[in-house]
Parts: sequence; structure tokens; C-alpha cells
Amino acid sequence: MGATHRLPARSDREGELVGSEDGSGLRIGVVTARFNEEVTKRLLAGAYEALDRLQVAAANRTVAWVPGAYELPLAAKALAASGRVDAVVCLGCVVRGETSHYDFVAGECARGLQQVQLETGLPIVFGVLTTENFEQALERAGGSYGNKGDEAVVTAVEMANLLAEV
Ligand code: INI
Repeated sequence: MGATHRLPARSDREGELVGSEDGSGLRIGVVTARFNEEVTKRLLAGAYEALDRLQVAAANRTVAWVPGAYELPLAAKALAASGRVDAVVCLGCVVRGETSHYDFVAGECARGLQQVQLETGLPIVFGVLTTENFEQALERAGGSYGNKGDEAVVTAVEMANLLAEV
């Protein structure tokens, strides 16, 4: 593993609220963008590993695909509004090209997901890689820098459990 960001250590001070990593009672949606599918399939594989590890029941998973990262906010909103999920994990990969397209796609995706999260009150997790090149993306999709899909599910479970406590 390279030296990189990891989810920070959890607080164990008495009286502080920290959502648990127990996913056994939770319903989790996962939306994956097909664009840069070689990477996003790996993110989804990481997400499945975390869903298994955190004991999110198979019947409580809703998995959907969209064409690209730009479409993630709308699908996340539909899932969140359906009442079928307690959190939505959004997976995608935006690689910087030679035009400004990257900035629009990545920026609008991030902005849209945050908007859905605040509007619906459900955790909408930003599991979207935004990298300079394909290699950097692969490193973060099960390579030397871990798997962002796995981390995104851990975040979804922690946040859903936290919101249930406050
Ligand atoms: N979508 C991505 O998920 N990643 C990209 O890198 C990307 N680039 O570079 O263009 C991308 N574009 C497609 C976009 O998400 C929409 O699907 C498309 O514009 C239709 O709305």
C-alpha cells in the first residue's frame, strides 16, 4: 500500500457520536457510471466486498448503472426519493483530457451529489475518482492506493448509522 489518504481513525471518546460500521440493518444503493468501465467495474467490485464485510444483506442492496458521472446525481436523487435506501454510494471515474470537459463533468457531478445529499437528508457518497490519467485511477480502484469503492461503502454505512443516532 502506498502512503495515501485513508479513512481517518474513529474516535472512541465517551459521549461522542460516531456511526458504527454495522451494515446489517441498512439498505444501501450503489450507482455506477459506465464511462471508464475498466476502472468503475473495479470500484464496484470493491463496493461489493465492503457490503459483504459490513454485512449489508443481499436483499437490501440496490445496484444501478448510468452512462457517465454526469448522470450520477439524478440517479442518486431518484433512489434517495424512492424510500428504498438509507444511503447511496456513487461510483465513477473522470480522467482529465485535453479539453475542459473534465471540469464540467467532475464539477457538476460533485456539486449535484452534494445537492442531493443536502436536499434529501440521506448520505450520498462521492466515490468518484478524478484523476490526471488512467493509471492513477487504476491505482485507486484496487491497486496500490486501495479501492475507493470499498471506502465509499464504509462511509455510507457510517453516515447512515450516525444520522440514525442524532
Ligand atoms: N463521464 C465520466 O464518467 N468520466 C469521464 O471521464 C467523462 N469524460 O471525460 O467525458 C465522462 N463523460 C460523459 C458524461 O459523464 C455524460 O455521460 C455525457 O456527457 C452525457 O450526459
